[in-house]
Amino acid sequence: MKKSWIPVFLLWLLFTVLGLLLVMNTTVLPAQYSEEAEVIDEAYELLEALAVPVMALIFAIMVWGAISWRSRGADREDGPPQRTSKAVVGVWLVVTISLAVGVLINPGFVGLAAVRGEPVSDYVVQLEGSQFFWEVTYPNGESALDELVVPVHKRVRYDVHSTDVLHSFWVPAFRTKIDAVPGLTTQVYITATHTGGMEDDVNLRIQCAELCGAGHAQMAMPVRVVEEAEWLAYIEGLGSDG
Ligand SMILES: [Cu+2]
Repeated sequence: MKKSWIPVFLLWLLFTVLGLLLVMNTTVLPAQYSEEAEVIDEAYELLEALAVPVMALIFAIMVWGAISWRSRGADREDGPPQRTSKAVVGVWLVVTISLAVGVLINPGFVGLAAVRGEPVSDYVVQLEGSQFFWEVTYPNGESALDELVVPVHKRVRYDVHSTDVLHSFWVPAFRTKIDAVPGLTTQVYITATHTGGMEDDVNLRIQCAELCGAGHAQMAMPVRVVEEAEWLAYIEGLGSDG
């Protein structure tokens, strides 16, 4: 019985190596367009790598169990009760508690602090969610309903409101998300790192991320990241249109 842990250990090692090679050589994440996205993606990749040995252990026990402890036909009764191994339980508890506390600290607290950063911004933009559209109001007081235009390399604070029900301001390319709550102002800071628009990457859009009614899925708005001078000209131009 004791020796049956050797093949399990070897399978675990094999699956861990294969799993780590797989996750290190594939990416499921879309392109990054903000500083915050870099922190979020690092956290994602760390959690993904930490999950590999855990999943590999479960697979190793399943595979070896199916091979080694299968019914050989003669005896279909339940086997004798297994004694608990104090060593295995002890190691399991120490390892899983360490993992849980470790990820709570980093990327938990450390990553959250990095994403939030200092409460300072170059510009403040108001964003108001309503069933089923977003209204942007820029620092000069001009508003727009068709797109959100943001200056690249500038730290922008978004003051988010809702006029009716819960919505959520989510830009997949920025990896940031904050609820829009009636009666409250929620804030999120985003520093865009690359210029581009929805024609470059479909994730450069606001997408409501809180089920808010029949039009929820259509509650999206293109995001365009431009140079600061172009952005200033754009928000001035909004005034002359009206
Ligand atoms: Cu919604």
